Amino acid sequence: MAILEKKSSQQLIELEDKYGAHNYHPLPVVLNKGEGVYVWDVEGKKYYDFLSAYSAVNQGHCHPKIVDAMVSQAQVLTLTSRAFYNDRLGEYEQFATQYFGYDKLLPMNTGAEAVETALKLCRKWAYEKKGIAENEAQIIVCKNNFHGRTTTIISFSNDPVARKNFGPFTNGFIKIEYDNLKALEEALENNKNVAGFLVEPIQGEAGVYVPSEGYLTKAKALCEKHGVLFIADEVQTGIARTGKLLAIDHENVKADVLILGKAISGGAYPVSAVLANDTIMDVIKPGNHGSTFGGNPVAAAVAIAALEVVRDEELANNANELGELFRSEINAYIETSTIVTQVRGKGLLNAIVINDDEESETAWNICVALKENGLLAKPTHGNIIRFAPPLVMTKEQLLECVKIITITLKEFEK
Ligand code: IF1
Repeated sequence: MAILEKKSSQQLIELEDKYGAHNYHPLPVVLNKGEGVYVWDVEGKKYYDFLSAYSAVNQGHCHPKIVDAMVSQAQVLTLTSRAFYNDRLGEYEQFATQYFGYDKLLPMNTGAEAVETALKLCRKWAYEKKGIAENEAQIIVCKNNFHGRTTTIISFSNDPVARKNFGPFTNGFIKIEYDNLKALEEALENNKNVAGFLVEPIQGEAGVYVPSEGYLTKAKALCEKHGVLFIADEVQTGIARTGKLLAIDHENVKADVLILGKAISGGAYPVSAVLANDTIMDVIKPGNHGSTFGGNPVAAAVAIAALEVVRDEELANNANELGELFRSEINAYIETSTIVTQVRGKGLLNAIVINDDEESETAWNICVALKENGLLAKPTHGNIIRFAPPLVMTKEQLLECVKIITITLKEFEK
C-alpha cells in the first residue's frame, strides 16, 4: 500500500498550476486550516488573514456556530431543489427579511447570480409597473464598477482584462462617473427609459473608493424623483464590514433592491440573496427565475446562523471601532512615510495606496513580505493593498497587525 505523503506548498502550487485553469494569480501560500482571524499554511505557519476571502469570512474562519448549523443540517437534508418545499427556507426568508427590513427575499448562491437577479427584477418591474416599452429599459451603472463575472455583468464593466474577447455584450446599460451626482442627474433627466441605478456603496475592486458624504442619500433621492429603482450591491460592503450592518446605513439610505452575498453565510457556503418589497418582487412569477441550489436547506441554516453571529457578537460595532483605530495608526505611520501616500476606507474595509505606478511590483512585493511576516493581504489595481480582516478581531490583535504592517512597510522605505 502506498504511503500517504503530505504534499508541500510548492507541490500543491504546482498541482494547481498544471491541472487548474490559470484564471487567478494567487499569493504563493497554501492554506489548510482557519480559525477566527487566523489561517495556517500546510507547513504549519500561522497568519493573520487580512483578506477574509474578499469579505466573505466576516464572522471569522470556521465559526463554531455556523459550522454546527451547517453540519447538523447536512446530516438531515441538503437539497430538494425548488420543485418541492423544504422546512428551512421559509424560516430563513422570514428571519432575513425581518433582519434587513424587506417584504421578500429571492435566494441564489453567488454574488454574480444575485446581481443578475436584481437586473432581471429591475427590468421586469420597469416593463410591468413603470410602463417602459419592451426591450427599451436601461440601467445606470458606475465607471470602475465590480459586480461579478457573468457575460451580462462584464458587459458594463470597464476593466479590459475582465472584458477582452468575451463579447458580444448585453445592451441596456448607461455608464456614468461614480460619486458624481451631476452625472446621475443628467443620465436620469429626459430619459423615460431608465429603470434602475446599480451602485456599490463603496467601490471595492476599484480600490476601496469611498464616495463623498451625502452621495448615496442624494443619489437615492434622485432615483425616487425619477421613479427609478435604487439597487445597492452590498455583496462586499454588507453584513457589518464597514461598521454598520449595511454600508448604505451610514447615510440612512434604504435601497429598493438590496443585493447580498459573501458574508451572509460567513464564508461557509455559497449563499446570496436579493431583497425587495412586494410592489417590486411580485413581478417575479413561477418559471421566471431560479437556481437548483438557491434556497437549499443547508444554505438557509447557515445563513440564519451567520446573521445571528453578526448580531449577537456586535460585529458592526467592532468593525467600526477597529476601523477607526486602524486608520489612525496607519495615518500616524504615513506622516513619516514615503512609500505609503494614503489610507482610506470605512469600518474594516480599508486600503493603503503605495507611492508607485499601477504597473509596478511594489505592492505585490509588500504583500509577499507581509506573508513572510505572518499577515496575508492582496494588492488590487497594482499599487493599492486592501486590508479587510475578519470582524471578530480584538483590539490587541489589530495593534499587533499594525505592527506587522508598519515593520514590513519600513523594509520598503527608500
Ligand atoms: C473574484 C474584487 C472583492 C463584489 C461585488 C458582486 C460580486 C463581487 C461588489 C460577485 C465579488 C469579488 C470576486 C473575486 C474578487 C472580488 C473582489 F477584488 F474583485 F473586488 F471582493 F474585493 N458584487 N467580488 O465585490 O460575487 O459572484 O464572486 O460571489 O475572484 O472574482 P461572486
